Amino acid sequence: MIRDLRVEYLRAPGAIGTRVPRFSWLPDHEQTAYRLRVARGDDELWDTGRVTGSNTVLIEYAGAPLESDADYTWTVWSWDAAGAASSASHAFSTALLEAGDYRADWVTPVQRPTAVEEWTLLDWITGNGPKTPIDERLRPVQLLRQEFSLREAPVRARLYATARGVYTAWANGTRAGDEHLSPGFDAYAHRTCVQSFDVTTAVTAGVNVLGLALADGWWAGRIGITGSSAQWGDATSAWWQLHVAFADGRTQVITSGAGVRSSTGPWRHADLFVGEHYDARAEPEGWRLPGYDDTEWKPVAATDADLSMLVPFTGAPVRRVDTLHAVSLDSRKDGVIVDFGQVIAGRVRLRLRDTAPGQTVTIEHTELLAPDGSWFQNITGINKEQTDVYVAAGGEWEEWEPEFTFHGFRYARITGAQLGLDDIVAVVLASDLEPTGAFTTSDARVNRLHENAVWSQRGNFLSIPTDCPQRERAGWTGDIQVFAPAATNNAQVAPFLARWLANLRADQTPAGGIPIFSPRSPYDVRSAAQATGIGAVQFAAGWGDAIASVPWTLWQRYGDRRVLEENIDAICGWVAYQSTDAYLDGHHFGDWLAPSTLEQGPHHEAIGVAPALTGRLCAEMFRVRTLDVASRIAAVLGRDASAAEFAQAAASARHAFADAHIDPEGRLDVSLQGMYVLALAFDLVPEQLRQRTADHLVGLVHERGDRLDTGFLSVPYLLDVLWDTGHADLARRLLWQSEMPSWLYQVDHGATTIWEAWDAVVDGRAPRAVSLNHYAFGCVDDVLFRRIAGIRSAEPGYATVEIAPDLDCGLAHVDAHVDTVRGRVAVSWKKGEHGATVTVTLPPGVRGSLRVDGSVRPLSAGTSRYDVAPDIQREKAVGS
Ligand code: RAM
Repeated sequence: MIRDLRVEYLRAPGAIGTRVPRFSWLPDHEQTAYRLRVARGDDELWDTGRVTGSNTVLIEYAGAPLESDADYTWTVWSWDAAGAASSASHAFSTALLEAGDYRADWVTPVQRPTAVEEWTLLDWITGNGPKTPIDERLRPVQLLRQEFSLREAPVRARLYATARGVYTAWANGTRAGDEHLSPGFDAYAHRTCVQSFDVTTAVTAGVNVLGLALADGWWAGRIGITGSSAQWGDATSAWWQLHVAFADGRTQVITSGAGVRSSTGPWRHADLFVGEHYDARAEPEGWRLPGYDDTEWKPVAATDADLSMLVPFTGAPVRRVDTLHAVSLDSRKDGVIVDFGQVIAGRVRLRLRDTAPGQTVTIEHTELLAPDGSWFQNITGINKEQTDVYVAAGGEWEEWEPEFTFHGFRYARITGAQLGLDDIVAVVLASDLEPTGAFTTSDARVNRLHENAVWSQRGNFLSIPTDCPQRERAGWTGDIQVFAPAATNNAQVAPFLARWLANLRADQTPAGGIPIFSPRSPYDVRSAAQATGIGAVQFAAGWGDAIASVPWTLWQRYGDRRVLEENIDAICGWVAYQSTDAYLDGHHFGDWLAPSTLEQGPHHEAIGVAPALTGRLCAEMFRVRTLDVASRIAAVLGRDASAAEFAQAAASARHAFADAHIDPEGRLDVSLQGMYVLALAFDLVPEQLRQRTADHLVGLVHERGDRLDTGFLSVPYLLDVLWDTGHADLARRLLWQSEMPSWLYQVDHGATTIWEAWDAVVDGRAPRAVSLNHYAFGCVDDVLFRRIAGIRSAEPGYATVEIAPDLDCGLAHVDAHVDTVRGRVAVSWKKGEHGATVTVTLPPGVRGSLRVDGSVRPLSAGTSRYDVAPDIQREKAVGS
């Protein structure tokens, strides 16, 4: 049997955006040979013939050129050792692959320009927000309408569409696809993704209508730390081509352009930050259907502005991935407070009974309440209202969910309606990535820690990888730089991160600078150039390095060579930038939010301490690290000269670092845990000093009462460094520590996601406006998989594995798996009176080794069980 056929990682690939798709499958047997065949109808385009080998992952197409906007099938045969073959087939289609395929005009509705608000970091800190009311600053969502005629019903209809803004499209009233917030967030000036929707069953013979609602979204709405608006432009526009094919082979393309008409409708405004205001009374009845009289609507401006930034969307779109029922409802004077039991990114859907026309229902959102259960907002700042308003049309019942916004919340406060628990659900929005991991143990708190990382991943993998889904919602490079390894265990993230990397490359400066977040708007670039202090940081150590470390992670975890090819030039550019004075002497965030650096003075001043103290060191250390990674990437790609050049540069930078910053006793010149961790993790300490340096680190940890003092950049390596330098016990103590700062402190204090700061909640209160949904410190989730369950990819894409569970970690049992590109790798271990048992399951074709009990044993595909004798066990208690 062959299962799980995938094109470009996806089971349901839709319209792919490449001429060279990669095919993967999972055989139930040990494969000895395969054959692949790709066809378009009866035309065969590629037949590999029988190829000897076990590879089943990401096999590149090498047949006759694929055409745009076409449907294909592929068949795979796989032979087992006995010579028996099985086969399976699967379909995919192509998007518009050629620049010349994009022909339609952009259409721009007549609209009031949105208020251009350019706030600075200082405005944000001092709360110097906008004074004019929301409805004067925000503007209505535009409705667009295009009628067209078809002589007969088509056999195939594909709608390609995108927007400067966010949009939803309908064909004759039927929603195109099930995705939300399309086209998603991109570095729009350089690349704007085009969606593809199969609308075959929605269009028909005679008059048809294409309807589109167009909101400000990331293009013109409020985003970023300051909540400034119109960062790419102050007018929204849309673009589409509907490609139809008839039974006799004729085709027709309906394009956006003159002839499209627009009007405002029920959405008074819709903004990602501020929220949505929907007046159901203003919905023009039947506007999405033929026969609606749009003579009062205005013609749009059609421009053939540059189309060169249009590219097919790749990967999985944003969808409603879950719904959560309200777990409690508390009626108070100021409204009903609803608890969904979980911090999420998404929005609230309401069912309203017996509404009066004009009845106004308001929904506010927050991640935390005050200790007495009263309303409190943990995120404040310019345009961070997160408030939705529904004005009822009036009737027996109405159901409403916002369309063009999302919020970060656990609680909602609702006014203006009588509601029961069953009338309220929270809709979870995220990029619809397939879950791939599981991790459960005998300790409920550890399980919750893992779940918190998964929820923060879900809440922040929304179109792009963000820092947090409620405050700036920016594609911070440092955050994903540290979290990417953990992300690969929990979900199939390869196309999602590859698409974001394309944006990051587009945002790279000619001098090689990789920005601190991407997409980066023209406004961001301008404002950083004018700012001072932290606001002036543009290219930071440990942030820009994402351009190398994220592809490297994808290579290690998925065996994805293409992502290395796509990024190698950008990596070389960044490496070159890292040897300039602008980089080395520039502003950096350093080991951001390291606890002891935040202990003095007001917070907005304290956050400058880590940058000042550790910025330079981090700059030098990450330079070496990225030279190492670049060298390894170049070697994988067969660029031997570059590999040698980078290795050479790394070696001399390493020596220079040791000479300048490490004394003969193995001490660093900045006495912070994080600096020791990075120096050891990046192999910057001369071999003869390594153990002493590690001992100093241990001393620093003891000084803090066996608690961590690591910031964003060093925390991913802290436990590994301790484990690898003979301090496993201390690593475990930190992992299970429950005094703040620690991971289990968060769990013990009610966290349902990973917090931005270790002390985000103290005594039930948020001492500062920090995010409760920030995955960066959740990078420890990868340690749980690698060190506690012991699942490690030994060769790229888990081609071979090393299973090294920590039976001494103090837990009674652990069950974990990762659905790798080669199938499920599962580990389950359990301690008992008579020793321990370890059960490992490897998919066909995968082998490896098991390290337990001080010995290494070979592992083969299938399920193997090992009994470990009791005498090697040392009991350790978990927790405080
Ligand atoms: C914060 C972000 C992010 C971090 C930067 C430096 O505002 O939330 O997590 O990368 O600052």
